[in-house]
Amino acid sequence: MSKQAVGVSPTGTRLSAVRGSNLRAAVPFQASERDRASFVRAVRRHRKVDEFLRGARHRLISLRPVESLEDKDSGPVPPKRWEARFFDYTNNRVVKVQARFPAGAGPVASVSREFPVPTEDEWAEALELVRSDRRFGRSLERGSVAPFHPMPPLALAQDSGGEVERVLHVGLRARGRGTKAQIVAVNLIRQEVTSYGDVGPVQAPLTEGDCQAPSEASCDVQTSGPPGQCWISWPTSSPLWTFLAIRPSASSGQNASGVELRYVDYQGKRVLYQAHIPILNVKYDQDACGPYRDWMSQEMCFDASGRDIAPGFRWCDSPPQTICDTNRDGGNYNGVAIYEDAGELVLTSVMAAGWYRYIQEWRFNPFGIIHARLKFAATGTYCICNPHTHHAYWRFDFDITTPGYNLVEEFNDPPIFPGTNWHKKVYEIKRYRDYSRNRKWRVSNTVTGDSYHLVPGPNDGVADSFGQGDLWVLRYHGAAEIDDSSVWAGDQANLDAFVNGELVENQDLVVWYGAHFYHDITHSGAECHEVGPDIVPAACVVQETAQGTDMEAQLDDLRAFRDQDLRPSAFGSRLIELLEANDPELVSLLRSDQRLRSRAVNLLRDVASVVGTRTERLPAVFEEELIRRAEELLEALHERGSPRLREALSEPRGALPRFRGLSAREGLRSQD
Ligand SMILES: [Cu+2]
Repeated sequence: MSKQAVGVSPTGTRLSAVRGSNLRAAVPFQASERDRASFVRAVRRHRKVDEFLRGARHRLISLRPVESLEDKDSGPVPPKRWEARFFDYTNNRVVKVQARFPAGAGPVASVSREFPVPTEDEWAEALELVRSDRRFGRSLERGSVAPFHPMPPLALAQDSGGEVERVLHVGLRARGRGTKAQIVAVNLIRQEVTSYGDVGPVQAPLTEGDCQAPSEASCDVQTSGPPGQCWISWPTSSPLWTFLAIRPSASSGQNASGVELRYVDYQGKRVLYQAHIPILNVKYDQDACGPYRDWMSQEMCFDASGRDIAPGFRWCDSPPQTICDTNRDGGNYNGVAIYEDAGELVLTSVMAAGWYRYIQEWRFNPFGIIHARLKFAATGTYCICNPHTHHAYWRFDFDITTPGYNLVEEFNDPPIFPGTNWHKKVYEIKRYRDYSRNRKWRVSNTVTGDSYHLVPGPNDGVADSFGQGDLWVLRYHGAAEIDDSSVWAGDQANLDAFVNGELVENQDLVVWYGAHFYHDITHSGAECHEVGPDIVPAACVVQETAQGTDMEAQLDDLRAFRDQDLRPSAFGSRLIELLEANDPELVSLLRSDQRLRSRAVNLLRDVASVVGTRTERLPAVFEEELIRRAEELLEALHERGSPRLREALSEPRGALPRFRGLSAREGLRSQD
């Protein structure tokens, strides 16, 4: 275990223990509310910016640091320049200004034709216009209808001259079930309110009824809250994990990217430089509604009690309750909740995009495993009653130990090419999951040998034509390829544009992982389902256990046993899968218990010698004696394991006794 770097951020910031928690934390480069305000004032007043905005009705729509991701080795440095974006309603355009922070000096202003997702301020203004409209105002005032955020949040309207204008959508939902909702279009440029009538917008045609919890009007959704970044290190004594977490409202990417992680180190060694969800979309069957490109910046409230350790980060003594737990939309907190659950450190946040709710989790396991998760919910609407597919695309910028010398390999069982389960990816490529081949991937550092498996989740699906793909291996290109906004063409993900033949063997690379969840609420109900992969250190428990013993010489026999005897059977391949998914914990259990380790070594040695001396292809390996010892070992590991390991081991634990008295051939076959 490396002693360096733990507890100290790459910038040298010392992380200090947070009282009442199991964390060390530090807040990097605080940009105060005052600095932010004075930056905006200074750039707005500057001659070069005033040329664009003078006399124009305009509003600040975003304010964020200009990131340069190019220099990975320097560690995080406070961004020198920030960018403010204004929407100019008079001239129907976005004015972008980049300048030095916080003085606002040296501004560079430019005009851009883009159609940003409405901010909460814009939505509030739109709602005001609806309230003062004689067609809708009265019923809003009476409370016979309630406003909601519909999808899509925005439409593009073309006037007679071909000019395209943003039109904001405000949903109006009549109280009482079975009544049609309504979507009203608000043009902030012309200050006009129009109705789509009883058909609704093309992308969300009106139908009757709801199938979700009503939305909580009282929640103050955070869109661009205070810049929330926090260094976190866990646990307090002998930290295992250290990383920088960024709250959704401050996350990177055109449409933000949820709870973002940077500089993720396990035991002082880099695993990921950056991990987040920059692309998220929804496709309805037969385009009943949508398709929609979503965003991950709006922090929806949920219930989380505990103490705040930084703006946007709360340490909780008990797991927070989200819409997935309570079927209720809302709560007392917006931001990232941090807590311990089943021995793991968990970061959770809830995001709103129109009527969708996204519940994101990062779970850090003490043995080096990261579980990336996303759950889906919705609120107070009609479209989501129709079957639809959620597509989420994680961007994993793996830097295993170093940025360079990384390699991705793919595993298939049964193999695509006979005789080899693993093959490496030399050039940029897109791949699909294949559950029938137990397909997974491995990312390694070819110099140090450190490696991690990327293991698909059981509900992650396989991409259809809209979903595009399940995995992309790309060369790292910094901020230019942080999402597909530079090559964007509609609601669909457009990662294929980045696959252009670049070498990825022994390079600095990025892996995108797509998950596709088919959501049919009329069948599955409102229950939340989760998708997402696991990132598992690829330490082989058998190899680690053998290290330094005479058994090292017999590893080839054990590999032959695994691949020729175990793997071909359903039971055997399931056993291998369960052990591999828990290798890091098994390794640590055997390391910490000498007696357990020698029992494992002895058992493996005896299995190896039977394999090594056998004359038939399948000897009677599973004889009574070996089965008994295997059972005992499983039992002991089960007893000492974490809840997750215990669950994983209970399956083979139940199946093993059935092999008693059977030869291996019969035993393995009897399971198929
Ligand atoms: Cu859904």
